[in-house]
Amino acid sequence: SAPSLAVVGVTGAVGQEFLSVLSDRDFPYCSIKMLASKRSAGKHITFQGRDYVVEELTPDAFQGVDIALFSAGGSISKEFGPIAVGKGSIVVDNSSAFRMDENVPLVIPEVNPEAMSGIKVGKGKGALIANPNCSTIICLMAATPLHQHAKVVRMVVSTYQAASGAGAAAMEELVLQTREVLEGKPPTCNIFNQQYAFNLFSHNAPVLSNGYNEEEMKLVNETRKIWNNNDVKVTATCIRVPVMRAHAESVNLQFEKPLDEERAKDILKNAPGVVVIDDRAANRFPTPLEVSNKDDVAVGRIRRDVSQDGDTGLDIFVCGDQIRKGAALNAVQIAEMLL
Ligand code: 2RA
Repeated sequence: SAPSLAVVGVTGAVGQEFLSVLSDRDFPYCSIKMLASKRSAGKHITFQGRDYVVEELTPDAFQGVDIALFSAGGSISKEFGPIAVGKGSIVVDNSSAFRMDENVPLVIPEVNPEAMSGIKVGKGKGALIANPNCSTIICLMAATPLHQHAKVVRMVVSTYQAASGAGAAAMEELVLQTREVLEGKPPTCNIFNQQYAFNLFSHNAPVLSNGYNEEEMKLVNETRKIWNNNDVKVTATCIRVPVMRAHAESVNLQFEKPLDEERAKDILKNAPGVVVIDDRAANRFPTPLEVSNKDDVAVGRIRRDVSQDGDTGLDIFVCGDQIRKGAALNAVQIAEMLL
């Protein structure tokens, strides 16, 4: 029978996208609970033509819930994820709280489905599965098919990350600031501590003692876990750019075995969840606007790395919707594998 669902953080940008994706993919369910903070409790949500009242997130809310999709921040996941699992729910957590826990599968369904094999609804046992960080998902959707053919030994990533990664309020602030700046007014800086419109800056995540910020170390650590390979060398620089909801990433790959650019393009053209946009003559390549609100990750600028000998190096450019494939779609695809 169809599972009972709960969406935790339902009023947030990703929470709302959970509902869109569940509906778009006609995900089967016998019931669905809309859960959020006390502040949002009582709000009405229409989903698939029915009216739902948002309920306050409490331990009892998970009674009888088969699958709980979480996107309410790390502290909520840390507090309520284990409670939900204890009540027999399977939690798909979009926060970073449990991603690096060795007992928690970190899953991109097109990339490493085997990591969650055996976890199914209806066994009466709870479980927790972690959704990778959006910049990791978008990068690895393109890098993994190539890795599977020629074994990546080193990956260098530069990201150009959208406002949506910092939440709906950041998206609203970008619009507000753009209008203010065009009107010659001082920009309103509540979310970020500096002007965002017509600007870009190092990602707002805390900077660690090694000089990397948390977003960059997520890419490094999550890639190694998802590829189950602690030897692969990864480095990253994450930048916040004034774009609404799709991340862009420049990725340089060094392979153990030769992989020429034509073969690489063929591999990517046949990769699940990936579309190739690579028209050199027209200078037409992936853009955030083109992938926004879409499921697929777009790849282009596929070219041999001229700094490497032979065909052991490749540069690509990847764009993907941060809220959709970067978060909600990936989580719902994980949920589909539980059925
Ligand atoms: C960001 N990846 O884009 C983070 C949010 N999950 O800021």
